[in-house]
Amino acid sequence: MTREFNFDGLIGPTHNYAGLSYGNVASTTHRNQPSHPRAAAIQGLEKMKHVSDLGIGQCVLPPLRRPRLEFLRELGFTGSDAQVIDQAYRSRPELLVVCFSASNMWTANAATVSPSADCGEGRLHLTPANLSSTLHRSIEHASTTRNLRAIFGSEEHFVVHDPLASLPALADEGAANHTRLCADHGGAGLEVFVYGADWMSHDSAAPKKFPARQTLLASQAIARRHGVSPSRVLFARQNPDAIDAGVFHNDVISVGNQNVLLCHELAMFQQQQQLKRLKLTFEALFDSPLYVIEFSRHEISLQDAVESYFFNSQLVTRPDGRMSLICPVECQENEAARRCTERILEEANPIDDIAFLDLRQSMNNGGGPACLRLRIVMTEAQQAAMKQGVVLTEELYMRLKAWINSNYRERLSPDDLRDPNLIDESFRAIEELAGILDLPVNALLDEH
Ligand code: SUG
Repeated sequence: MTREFNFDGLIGPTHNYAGLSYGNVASTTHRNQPSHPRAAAIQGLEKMKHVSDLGIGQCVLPPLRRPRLEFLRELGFTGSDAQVIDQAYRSRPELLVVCFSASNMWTANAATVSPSADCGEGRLHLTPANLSSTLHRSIEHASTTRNLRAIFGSEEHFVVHDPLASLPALADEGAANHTRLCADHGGAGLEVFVYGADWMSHDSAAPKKFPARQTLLASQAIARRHGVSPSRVLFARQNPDAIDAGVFHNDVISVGNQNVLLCHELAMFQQQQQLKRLKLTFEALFDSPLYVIEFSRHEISLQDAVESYFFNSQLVTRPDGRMSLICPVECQENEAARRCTERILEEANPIDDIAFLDLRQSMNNGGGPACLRLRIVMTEAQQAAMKQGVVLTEELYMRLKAWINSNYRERLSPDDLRDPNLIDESFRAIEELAGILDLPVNALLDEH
């Protein structure tokens, strides 16, 4: 049976708050606060377990090796690893934190995925995101591509493209700006790409305060290279006011799954026209209605949406065909967001189960439940062709828990990033993880 799998990024041993993402309010608010890598990784793992217990396919993506000292060496810092760290700290501390960032945990930004049913020649297509909008995330794509190729190595079933060139005109943030709607996971879908910048024309709808991270040019290129029929693709623009309120990715303001789209009224530019187009296209393709659950600014302001991350909840279909919504615990604490969850349960729609999970460590960097997962719909043959060690079983869950508890620090303060012992600890953890996930150690350690 064709199934959707959620590939969650394991939160890495150097998880810290460096305030690196301008336009991401949580990231800048928590700058320089101590982090708790062990608790962070356990919170992420418990979310995976929750999804898996719902009967939904759950897999694990390994964290990228950090620190990435090659980055500092490329910028001219020399000597032993400890010397490189020391020099960087003394002259440009903001570069040191870049190479320690565990931002690759947010795998919604790892790649854009088109299941084979959508792609002309019958293989599943993935394009790793270049993440060129932020310095600390622009160093992810080469290693992400390598890991994806290690997992989806069968060229008969999968195509892992090269990322788009790292240029402002082609800035790409992956599945965080891509929603696939469909009648059922096995059939062809409707791929909705949401972009924040239209690089090729005079841009009157650009945000004024914060940067837009996805360009139309990048979204179009991905749809084209994946071979998705133009009749099954829609491009919509993000509302610039939302970006300026801290909605740096579209998945912070809307979430879709199969025939349901949950969104804020200010998610898209000229939203009512866009929704009309979306509903008509969906109905024409699938001969059934699209449930749009739209929330007004009076029900939940943009500020409450960004604070609670209500729209970054994970919306998943259980084996019984009904849907579950997995919200961050902040949605229980924020009154507006809590009322939105109540409205969902009161109305007639496919969602009948809502859970609130504690993901505070990730949330403090602007990463909620949906940021932590990349959805990949696979046929039975594709499920058999991918590396099996990444599938979350009860046994893998137990092993990962033990691995986290024995390898991760309880607490990291900004000064701890100068401790050379942290390098060895993190590398050793990744090496051990390669064995647990049965992935090539040189790929995970990023060695040639
Ligand atoms: O790219 N935060 C990430 C959060 C990504 C959330 N992903 C989705 N919405 N899909 C980002 O802004 C913060 C890192 C720091 O400040 O240390 C960071 O990279």
